[in-house]
Amino acid sequence: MYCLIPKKSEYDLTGGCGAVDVLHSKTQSWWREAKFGMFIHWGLYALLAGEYRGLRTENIAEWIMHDLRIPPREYERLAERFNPARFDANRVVSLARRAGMRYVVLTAKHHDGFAMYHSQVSGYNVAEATPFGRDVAMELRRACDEQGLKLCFYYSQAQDWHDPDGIEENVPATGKNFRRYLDRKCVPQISELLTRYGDIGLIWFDTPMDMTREQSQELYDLVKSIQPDCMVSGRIGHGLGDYMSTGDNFIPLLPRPGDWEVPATINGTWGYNRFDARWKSPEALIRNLVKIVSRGGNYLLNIGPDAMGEAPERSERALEAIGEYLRRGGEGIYGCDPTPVYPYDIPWGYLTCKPRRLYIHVLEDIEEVYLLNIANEPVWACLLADGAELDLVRRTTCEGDSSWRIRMPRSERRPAGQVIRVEIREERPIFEPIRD
Ligand code: JFZ
Repeated sequence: MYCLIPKKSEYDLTGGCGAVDVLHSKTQSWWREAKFGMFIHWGLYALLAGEYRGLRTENIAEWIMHDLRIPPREYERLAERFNPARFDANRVVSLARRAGMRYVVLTAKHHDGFAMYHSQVSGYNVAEATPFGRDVAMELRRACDEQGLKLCFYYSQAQDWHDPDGIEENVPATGKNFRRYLDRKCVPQISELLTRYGDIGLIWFDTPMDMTREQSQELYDLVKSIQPDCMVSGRIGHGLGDYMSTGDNFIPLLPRPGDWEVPATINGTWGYNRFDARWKSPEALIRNLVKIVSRGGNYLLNIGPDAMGEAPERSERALEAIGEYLRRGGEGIYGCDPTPVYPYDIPWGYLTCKPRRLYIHVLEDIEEVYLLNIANEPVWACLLADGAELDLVRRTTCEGDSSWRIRMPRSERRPAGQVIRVEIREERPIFEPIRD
């Protein structure tokens, strides 16, 4: 698997990000540009909303079947009640688009084994086993096409708590034949998802468990044989994915070359849980996005629609706020490269970059931006929001250190965050190490 211990190059204060260019390929260029996507965890568990027969789950809500030991025959009966009349794919995709997200990842099948699309392989799916009777994946397909977002699918390839031969964490696999599950359900369902829903941006595999390298490779090859441009997530197992997924909600401390993504929640659960109140503030989410992009990653932020098909209002509001930030400062997010380590702690914000551009994300209401040990030659500086030119003073301090000072005109100061673009003569930011 991937190792999160930083490689030597990441400590390099001036470099550490040039190498990524070499890895650029056509398949992944949309994803590298995108930076921000929407995860949708939605399934039968939304009906339980974190509680079953008076018992509340302490864990993430989509694990309730496992955690509260609900027998498959009992859990599957939830399908009889699944009728999310307020689900509107256009509304969900529009929320993602307005948030500035460029791709959507639907849980086509989570560990509970229930398909959120019309599967011919198993009748245990949203179109056939529920009064709702609609194909959620197809509706999202159309909405994504209309609104210009990439559609992607999450697929739990090893864990399947419904199939008698599927794996379940901490449950002995005695008598199970994993090969039979792969042949009967997993492989045919992945094939369906890749043949019947148009171009898929990526398949988000998850929890490989004890899958062998050959089995992971087989699924990887399966995806590429049907859609060569479809990416495969790191959780396919054995380091075979096209990019690395960090642990959920874990953000690498340092810039990290290569392709990676932080899957994250807005609250404390993926699937809908009506008791969860661990909401992150919009400011914290914006900070996470900027932080992740400055270190070279993508942010895959989750919504968990409820049993009526609607995302919690708090999620919607948070996403709107991020969208507002991106409408002002998106140029400093989309398509950015990892920024070399700036040697000082700047509590008020983060730096992102592209060739010949440095973006200064000012996340707090400060009177001036002062950066020490920056050796670039600035061409000009402006606010992304309205293009207003800013006065940048470059000077060598009395101690001999390089520095930039940019005053923030009172009229342009916004508590919600501002992004400054500085055109520089050099290709990359040049941060000088702290003097001995
Ligand atoms: C998995 C799922 O079990 C969970 O329900 C959700 O879908 C999430 C996105 O992915 O949970 C994980 C998997 C891997 C790690 C953490 C949570 N990890 O590597 O740290």
